Amino acid sequence: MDHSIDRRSLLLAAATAPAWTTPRTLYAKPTPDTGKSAAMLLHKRVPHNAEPQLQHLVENWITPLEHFYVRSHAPVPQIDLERFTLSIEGLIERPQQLTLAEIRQQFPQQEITATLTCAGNRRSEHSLKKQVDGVPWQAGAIGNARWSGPTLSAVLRHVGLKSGARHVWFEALDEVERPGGVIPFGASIPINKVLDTQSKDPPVLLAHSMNGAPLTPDHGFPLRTIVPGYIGARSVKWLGRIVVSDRPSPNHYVATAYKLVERDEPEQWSAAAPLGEFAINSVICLTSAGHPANAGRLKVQGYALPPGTAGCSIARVQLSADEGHSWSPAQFTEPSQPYCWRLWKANVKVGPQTRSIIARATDNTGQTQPQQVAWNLKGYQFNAWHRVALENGE
Ligand SMILES: Nc1nc2c(c(=O)[nH]1)N[C@H]1C(S)=C(S)[C@@H](COP(=O)(O)O)O[C@H]1N2
Ligand SMILES: [Mo]
Repeated sequence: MDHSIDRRSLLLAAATAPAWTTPRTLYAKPTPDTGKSAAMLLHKRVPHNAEPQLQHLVENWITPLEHFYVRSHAPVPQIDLERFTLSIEGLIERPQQLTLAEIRQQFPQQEITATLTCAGNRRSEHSLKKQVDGVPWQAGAIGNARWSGPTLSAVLRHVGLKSGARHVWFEALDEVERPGGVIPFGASIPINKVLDTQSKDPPVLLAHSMNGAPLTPDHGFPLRTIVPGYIGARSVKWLGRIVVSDRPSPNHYVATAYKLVERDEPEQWSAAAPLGEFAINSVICLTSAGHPANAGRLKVQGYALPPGTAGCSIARVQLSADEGHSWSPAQFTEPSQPYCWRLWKANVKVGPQTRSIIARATDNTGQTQPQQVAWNLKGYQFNAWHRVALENGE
């Protein structure tokens, strides 16, 4: 695949997408082929929801497009670049509409690496406690990519913030069908997350490229936000509008969804805070179980995600072959980077009694994955110790 970002590939991307007349016209044809591996576990074709097989996640620290999960609440909106603009409104001095060319040319472009993960990752394990609705994600709703575009802080400086600006809303060009009618997907983040980034940390980005190529339709072409450290739902694809406000967005995906509640009651929804930072996690993606040559020793590989809090990093990953009584350390394959996962490998001693292997990660502040997590209605943020059962052939 050609990974260079040039005018030709942008035009090509635009030309292969059927043109549409107004920014809100959708098509409901099957999802076009966007370079996904045939081996993806397809939860739904339209809207497209798919995750890779876990063994592919540990092949590369940067997840290639073909193994990158897709989570969409609505069909992909077909966007005509000739008509596309990003509208910026609210508590700003100079409201404006920027074309993609202006977004690419008027601001310094930055490339960051950040891990994107769905708040519903590992929901299927949550459902083992008690069934929850939602896409039954296994542990593949996560990927690490390079993203490029201007920083949101540069764009906000350009439009001039007014006093009272506290939150930044993102509104998409997709159309999600909900019981009360059709709504755009939306998100909102505190403005401090945009303005207070430490220089060594990746900033919030308006990304037009992923892994060095223009975003594909599935991942938000032509423009999306990337909010490092936050649940994937805050990284809004097909971004059409930014509103600067004194309060969080009233959009359903901020005001109601993406909260931890136990019961479907209005008081619970309104009392809970919208989820922001993702939680510490680790997952076993591959074991050498079943290879007779490895009897006595099991090779294990996986990923670990630091909490999305500034300054946090994964300090260690440990494996247990005796239900959590004793633990041995894993080795990392890459140094730690802010808001990015770490891949790890371990060689675990096993015997005839070994029934399962368990992984758990600990961060630099001593925070570790819980053995159990409290059940919540939507099955978000599942981060209990990860266990894989061994079919014991020894
Ligand atoms: N416009 C829009 N943005 C969206 C979504 C969506 O449905 N519509 N899904 C969100 C969710 S829940 C996640 S986890 C990420 C997934 O991004 P990806 O499909 O590029 O992996 O996109 C987020 N941005
Ligand atoms: Mo998500």
